[in-house]
Amino acid sequence: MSYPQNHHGYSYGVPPPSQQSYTASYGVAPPPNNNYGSPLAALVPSTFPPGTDPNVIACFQVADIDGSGRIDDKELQRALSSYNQSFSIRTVRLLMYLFTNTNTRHIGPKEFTQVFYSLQNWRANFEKFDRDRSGRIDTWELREALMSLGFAVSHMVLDLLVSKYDKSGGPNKAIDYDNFIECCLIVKGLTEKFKEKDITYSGIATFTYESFMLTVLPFLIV
Ligand SMILES: [Ca+2]
Repeated sequence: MSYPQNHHGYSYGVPPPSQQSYTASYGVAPPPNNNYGSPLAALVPSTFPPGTDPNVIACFQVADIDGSGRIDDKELQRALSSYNQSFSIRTVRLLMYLFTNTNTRHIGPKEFTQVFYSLQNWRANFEKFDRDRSGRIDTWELREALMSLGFAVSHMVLDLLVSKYDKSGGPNKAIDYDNFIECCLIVKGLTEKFKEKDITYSGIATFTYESFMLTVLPFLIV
């Protein structure tokens, strides 16, 4: 990991002299090459993939309360929350960010279909790895779940995740369903972003300060 050197006297918030001319000539910072997508892409409504299950289309129509043809964050939250299962707006927005690569907080039929099937998978995973049927995922269960997804995170990282997501505050720390999804999405998303910079899979990556911030912030502020 390399960190910006501060010996030129500039602070982290100010571009180093080598970038200032670039920033000045274009008026904005250069676009990050991390798939934010075209800003216009978000305006083009997607369509259902051919052969979409009519049940998914019916769910979309029920979820689209204002009939706009798109699902916003509140509509998706309501659609995902059932009588015994609530979804935090944060988890919903993180899902939307990861499925659209934008912060528009809307998804179209195509992304809705992807979210629909991916949540079926998450639900199956949650039930599979909740070994003691407690309805919550503890550190060891999370370790197995992440391993099955191909992510071998250390015990310290597992502990940190479970401690941060535990809502009970009791001695038996564990994660509820919506936070389990959020937790897996963050581990998956950040690992993939890291791997983009770690092309030799050495476990070491070099980020500029700017790209580090642009990589991590969408996961922190959604
Ligand atoms: Ca459990």
